[in-house]
Amino acid sequence: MTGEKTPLKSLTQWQALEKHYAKMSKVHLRDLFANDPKRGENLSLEAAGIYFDYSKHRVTVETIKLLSALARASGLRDSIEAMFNGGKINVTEGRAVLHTALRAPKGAVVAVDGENVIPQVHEVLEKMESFAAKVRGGKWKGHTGRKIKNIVNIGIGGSDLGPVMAYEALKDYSQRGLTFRFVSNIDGTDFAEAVVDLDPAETLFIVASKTFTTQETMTNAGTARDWALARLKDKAAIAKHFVAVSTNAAKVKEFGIDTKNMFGFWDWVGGRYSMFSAIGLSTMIAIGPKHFRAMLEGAREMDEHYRTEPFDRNMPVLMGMLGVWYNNFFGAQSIAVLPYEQYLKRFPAYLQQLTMESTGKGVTLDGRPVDYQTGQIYWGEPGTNGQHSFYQLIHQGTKLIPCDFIAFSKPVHKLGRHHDLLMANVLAQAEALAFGKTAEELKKEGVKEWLIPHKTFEGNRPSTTMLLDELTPAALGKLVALYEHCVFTQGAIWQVGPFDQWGVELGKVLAGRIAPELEAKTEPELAHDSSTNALIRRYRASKG
Ligand code: G6Q
Repeated sequence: MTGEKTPLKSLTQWQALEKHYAKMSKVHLRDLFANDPKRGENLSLEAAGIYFDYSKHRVTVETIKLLSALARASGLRDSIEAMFNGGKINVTEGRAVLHTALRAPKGAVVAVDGENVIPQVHEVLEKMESFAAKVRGGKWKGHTGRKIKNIVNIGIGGSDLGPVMAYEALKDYSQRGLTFRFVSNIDGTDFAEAVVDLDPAETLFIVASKTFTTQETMTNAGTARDWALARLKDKAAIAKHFVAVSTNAAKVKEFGIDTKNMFGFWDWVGGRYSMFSAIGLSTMIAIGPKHFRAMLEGAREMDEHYRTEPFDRNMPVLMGMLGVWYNNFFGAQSIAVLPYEQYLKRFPAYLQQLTMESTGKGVTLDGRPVDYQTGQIYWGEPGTNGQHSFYQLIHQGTKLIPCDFIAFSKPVHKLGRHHDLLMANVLAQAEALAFGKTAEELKKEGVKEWLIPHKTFEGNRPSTTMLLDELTPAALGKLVALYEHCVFTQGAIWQVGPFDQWGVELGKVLAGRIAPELEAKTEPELAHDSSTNALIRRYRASKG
């Protein structure tokens, strides 16, 4: 198959979009708004409690029709059904993809290899709930009989980014008497700083690793075990201070954790899609079972929307297709995610993995190199901080960067004018990006001639504004599911597999090869390129 052309660009729906782009690339948002006084209402939709305004995009009703037609021609409807029904759509790993089953109601039936997985999902949820209640209620005691006050999640990638993001996002719902820390990096600084002020007698480690073989996590977990035993001085303490979240019971046992204290999940939950599984144990301990369930329900609401709404009224489909529109027709390389909510400070980092690990692929599912752009670069920071930093480039730079603004009508903390001012900023930014400021306007304001080019904003810079009521666990569930399904939509269009990550696997193997060369007592024979060989020698010489 390799070398053969992919069919995407020969689709008539794709070619129709190419033609349409030729026209639309010259149209300014100022004119689109002037021509339709109701554009703001017409090009927006509300679902699952999210108001999704896409009117400040360089699209018309016709664009949406054409993008929906492309989604249909790409078989998106069947792909969605295959995912929800447990089809083995993770082709390169031969697995089903069922993060949606993690939030399905108890009575649902979703079969993998003939077995309904929903009872197992709820069994684990209930086990998590009973454990979380014990820790939160001070009934889960450490080895010396002291209450657990600190929870340290050790995991990386999908076993870290979701839990950290959710903890930060829902901190206001968390039990404040408990301290939460997250250790991911192999850099010892991460562990050292996380435990610097903690007492092992009051600390519980959650070792979160799907495979239980990941170098970073196992190294950090080993260090944690040494750190705890140095003070607690009794191997029996492990049972009280370590629990595991994994699919690999044998490895958990080998590490010394009683499998009674293991929370399982399944190979059909991808790492970056796992925050609603047992990987969310730290989240559940932080916010409690009731709020965790509310988060699942929020995600489920978005699942239902995605599964049932026609494409031109379907939020994740629209979001995904707008991404395709800019990525493949306007040549935009990236998307900025700009939450106007400080609690969502880790949301862009979470999305980076979700999106870039999923669609950062160069071959189609059947192994053909793509002849079009795939995964976009996701990045961002909370507003208003970003406004005093990188927004300059979005406003006046030479790159087109579509923005996702995320805002909430009600603040988590009502403090004077803060929230109105925050909201004024997000609305003003989206407005300024779309409409800019013309030389005529500046002239009227009396701006000096020579300054006019510098103060002109061409506008026509697209953005989505998502407005939610309040940052609740349910709202977070909806937002996460929205982006998960946006990624799925794009995977279907670009015909890439969004559920494997061979690049990550490569990293795991490569470091494993070099580590013994750095640690060897005698000079090792090196067979890398001359640059890597020289760096290894230099490192060995200088580390002493
Ligand atoms: C996610 C990736 C990757 C994974 C980590 C941790 O989709 O597979 O980020 O989550 O490498 O893997 P373990 O959970 O197996 O330790």
